[in-house]
Amino acid sequence: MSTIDYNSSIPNNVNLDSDRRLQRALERWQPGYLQWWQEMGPDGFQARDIYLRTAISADSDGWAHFDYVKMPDYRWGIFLADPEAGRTIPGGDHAGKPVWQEVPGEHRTALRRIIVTQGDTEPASVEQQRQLGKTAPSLYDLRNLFQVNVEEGRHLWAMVYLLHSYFGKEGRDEADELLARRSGDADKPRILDAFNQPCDDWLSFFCFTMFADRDGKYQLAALAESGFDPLSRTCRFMLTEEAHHMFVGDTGLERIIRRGAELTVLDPNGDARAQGGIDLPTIQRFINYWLSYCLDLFGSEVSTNAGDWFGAGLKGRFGEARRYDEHSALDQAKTLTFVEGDRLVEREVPLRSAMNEVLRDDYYAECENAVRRWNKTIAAAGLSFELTVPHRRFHRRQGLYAGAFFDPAGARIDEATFEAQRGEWLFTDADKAYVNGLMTPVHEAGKMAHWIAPPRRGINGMPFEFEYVRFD
Ligand code: BYC
Ligand code: FE
Ligand code: FE
Repeated sequence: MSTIDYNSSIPNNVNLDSDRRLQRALERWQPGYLQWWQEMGPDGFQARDIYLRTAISADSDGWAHFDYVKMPDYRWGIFLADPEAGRTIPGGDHAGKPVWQEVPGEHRTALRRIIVTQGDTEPASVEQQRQLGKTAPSLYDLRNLFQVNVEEGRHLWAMVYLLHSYFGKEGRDEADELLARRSGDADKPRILDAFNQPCDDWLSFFCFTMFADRDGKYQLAALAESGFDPLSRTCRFMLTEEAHHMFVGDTGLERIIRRGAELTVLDPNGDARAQGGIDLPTIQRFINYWLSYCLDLFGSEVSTNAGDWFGAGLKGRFGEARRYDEHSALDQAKTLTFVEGDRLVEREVPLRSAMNEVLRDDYYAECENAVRRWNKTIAAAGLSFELTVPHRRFHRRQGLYAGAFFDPAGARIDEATFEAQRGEWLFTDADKAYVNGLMTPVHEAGKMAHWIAPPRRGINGMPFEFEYVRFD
């Protein structure tokens, strides 16, 4: 087991003490990070005691310690999963050869770009969620928001560690840029579109942690299959934290759906809004919006980058080492649907160039499973309404389907038809205003806002009524 060095100003299990140059570089970056946290992290609540978990080891069991912490005192540190003895490159042209402990010169630019893109999403999400503390539906939810926020901050540290350790001056400059870009900023936006969208109500927050953090899971899993071992080990540990983020999203949506269904049944006209809840069609429109943005996060269906990165062993498929027998992905094809004029045409492309789509397949299947579960909740409430996963062609900004118009079932339509029905498929200003109107904070332990069901259990074995955030 690796123990965490808590004497160091930066907790770590990478022997930072033995590398003075790296330690100094990170210590120079740290004040800028803390300043960013104050400016762009959660607005308010910084002096509150929050019941947070902190990583204290990289062990598969017992890596987390729970206690009251003020967010600025959270011990953001650098934790890598333990090395696997004799690990070999899982996929691509070098599959089976020993993994690299240093960056291979020919892959330096590509790896830096991948790490920067990953790193950029972490602070972006904190920026997007900055105002949400003010409208939390309960102390339990408020605490979960902040848990996600501090851990996304730690994920930024994880990527900055790699940039500082392995990419010299360029890496240090990139680490500074990660603190300079801002979500939604016209001049210095974050890199990927989903991370520039406002996320200022709790229905959006749960959609975000359900669908965007789940992209995080799949991208981190693909990077955990990297031949560059420090990246793989970093991402493997991040994945253990990521599970909670997705739990927050999945259960948060389930609770809104459950409550929305209950209130629909309760109302004589089947109108959840009349009962102060969120109606299921509105929830569907939020799902359609966020999921379509998150499908974009996988990049284009046909990508030479993705093919090159797979071939080079920089990124693998989901579960490359464990789920596949054949690791070259050569002489194989994938059938994709192309837009040609007014028609949709199926064509085969070499498997390597479809690697983004291969990863999106696994992600999409997991989203379908979740919606199936939520539909059981709706059925149990006695309603026949069913939520659906929008087709992956619907409302896309990146890739083969960007610029064309599709309905949520994936059928090709023209722009006028799309615009005429937009308000049925994507949330409207009126939906947004309604949802925002429900967002009033509940800061009393054991109380829950009316529009969302309480969680089935609390955090770390604590009851729901526990004082997850202290307000005295
Ligand atoms: N928005 O061939 P293409 C997480 C750009 S989430 C804007 O389609 P490629 C988290 C692309 O950069 C996980 N631009 O894509 C979640 C390129 O630009 P340039 C984050 C986009 O290169 C919640 C051009 O379009 N991790 O951890 O095959 C909270 C054409 O590129 C978008 C990663 O993303 C977009 N959606 O792959 C906190 C992993 N999509 O070069 C955290 C690292 C594409 O022409 N990133 N573009 O200027 C990657 O592996 C790849 O960059 C991508 C794109 C898979 C994202
Ligand atoms: Fe993250
Ligand atoms: Fe996350």
